[in-house]
Amino acid sequence: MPTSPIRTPLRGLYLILDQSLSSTRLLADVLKQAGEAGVQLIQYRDKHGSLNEMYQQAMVLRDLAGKMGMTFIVNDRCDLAKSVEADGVHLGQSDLPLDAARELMGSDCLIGISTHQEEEVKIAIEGGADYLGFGPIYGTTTKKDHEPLVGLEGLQRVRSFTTLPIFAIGGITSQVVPDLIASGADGVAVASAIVKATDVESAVQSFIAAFE
Ligand code: TZP
Ligand code: MG
Repeated sequence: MPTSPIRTPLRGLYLILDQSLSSTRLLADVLKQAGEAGVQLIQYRDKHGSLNEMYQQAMVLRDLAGKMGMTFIVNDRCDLAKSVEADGVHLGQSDLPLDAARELMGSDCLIGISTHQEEEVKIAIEGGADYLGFGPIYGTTTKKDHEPLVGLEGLQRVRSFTTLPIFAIGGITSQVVPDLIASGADGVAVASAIVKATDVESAVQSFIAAFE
């Protein structure tokens, strides 16, 4: 069983611990600093490592997250999420389909899905996703092959037909959080603005303050 209960509300700040952004610091250190500053929801993302490397890293992060009471989600891979007893898995459009992932992971597992257009959002809703990532809202270099920008207008359209929690993603800084909330976002999924920040704690605090 997971060591941390899945009780983190699906809103506010969702930190993406992306391995490709962490050349100068350990993701485990970012996690600890972010957790101390108030982050409750995190995702481990690695697009380049071997499954074995990802497993080793995910185990470390999962353990720390559990001790700090954070909800821990693994990007892309249901097998990895299951192996490390993550609280959830975050699927992309080319990962396992939602129904297959749900069958594998069970009803207690959080399942989020990345969406970039209305049709994908509708399919995710029908498929029983627990939350949506929607973007990219702004330009980002963290995801190299990203879909066309959806902007605030895209977010507003999607907000009009779902009550599922929506995390805006892509190029998000704390300064734009008020605009995103006004356009219907429940939360923001953020990588570089925190993982690459000079001061992780104060970067996290700026996001948390923007939601208050
Ligand atoms: N999907 C769309 S944009 C993105 C992902 C995974 C990356 C978000 O990272 P950043 O650094 O906050 O733009
Ligand atoms: Mg993915």
